[in-house]
Amino acid sequence: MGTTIVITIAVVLFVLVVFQLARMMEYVSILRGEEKSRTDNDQLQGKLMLVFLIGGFIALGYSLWAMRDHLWIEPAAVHARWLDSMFFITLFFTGIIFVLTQVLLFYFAYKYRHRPGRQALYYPENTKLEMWWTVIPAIVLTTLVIIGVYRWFQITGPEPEDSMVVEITGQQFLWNYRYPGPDNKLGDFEFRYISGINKVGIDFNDPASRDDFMATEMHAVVNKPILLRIRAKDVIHSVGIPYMRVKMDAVPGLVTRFWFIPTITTKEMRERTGNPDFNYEIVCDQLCGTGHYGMKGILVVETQEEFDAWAKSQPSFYETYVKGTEEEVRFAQVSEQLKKEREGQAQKGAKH
Ligand SMILES: [Cu+2]
Repeated sequence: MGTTIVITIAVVLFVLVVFQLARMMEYVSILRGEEKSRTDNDQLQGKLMLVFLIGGFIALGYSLWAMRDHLWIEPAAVHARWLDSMFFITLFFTGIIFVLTQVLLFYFAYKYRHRPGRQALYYPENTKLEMWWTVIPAIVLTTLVIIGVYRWFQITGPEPEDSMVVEITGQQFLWNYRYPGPDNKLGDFEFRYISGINKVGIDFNDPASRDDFMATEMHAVVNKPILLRIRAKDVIHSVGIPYMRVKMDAVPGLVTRFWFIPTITTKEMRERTGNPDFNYEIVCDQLCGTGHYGMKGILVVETQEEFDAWAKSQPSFYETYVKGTEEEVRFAQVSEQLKKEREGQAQKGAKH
C-alpha cells in the first residue's frame, strides 16, 4: 500500500516536471522569436511520440510479466481447450497487428514531425495497397469466424445421450442444486410452489420428482457429459465456472442450458496446482445485487464410483422434508388452487 502511494506521487511529480520544463522551453523560445518557438515545440512533441511508444511497450511488457500467473488457468473441460485455442489464435493475429500499427503510428509521427522547409507529400490513394489491407484481414477474420461458429454449434448443440443432468437455480445470493435421483429424471417445477422449504418449487405431483434430491454442492463425473438446466428465482444471474470455461445466464421464467465434459478431477487438480485446498468454483458472472460477490458454489469432479457413493448418500427431498409435514399440506392447497385457476381459464377459453 505504502509503495503504491510513493509510486503514484513519483509519477505525478515526474509528469509535473515534464510539463513545467516544456512550458519553460516554450517561454525561452518565445523570447528568441515566434518561428523558432514553433519549431522547438514540434521537435519536442515528435520526440515525446517516441517516448510514449517505447514507454507504452515497456509498461505493457511489465504488466504482462507481473500478471503472468493470473492470465490463464488450465482448461478442465473438452470445449475449454477449443475455446482457449481460438482465443490464442485470435490473440496471435491481433497481437501482430497491434504491435505493427502502434509502432508505425508513433514512429511516423516522430519521423515526419514538422521541420522548417520540409513539405508534406500529397499521396491520396494506392489501390494495390488498399486491396491488400482489405483482402488479408477479410480472409483472416472470415476464417476465425467460421471456426468460431463451428465450435459454437458444437458447444451449444444437443447434449450427448449419456449425459447426466443437474438443475442449478440462482437466487440472491446463492445457488441451489437439484439432482434427478435414481430415476435419472428431474421432476417438473412451478414457481408457485416455491416456499421457505421447497426452495426451487418442485412439483411433487410429478412422480419423477419424488426421488429428486437437493445438494449443497455440485458434483460431476470426470469424462462424462453433464447438462446444466439453469434457472433463476429473482433477477438475472449467470453460472460461471472459470476452469470449465462455462458461462451461461440464469434468467427468471426461462430454463437455459449448458453442457460440458469435465476432464480433470478435483483431486488431480489439487496435485497439479500443489494446493491441497483447491476447489472448482462456481461464481455468479452477472452483477445481481449487493451480495453478488458472495454468490459462490463448489463443483466437485470425481470418478463414477465416488459420484455413485455420494448420490446414494443424498436423501430424497420429498421423503425427508415434505412427506407428512405441514409443507405437504401447503403444497396440496397451492396445487388445488392452481388446478382451479387452470380449469377456470380453460372454461373461459372454451366460451370465447
Ligand atoms: Cu447472481
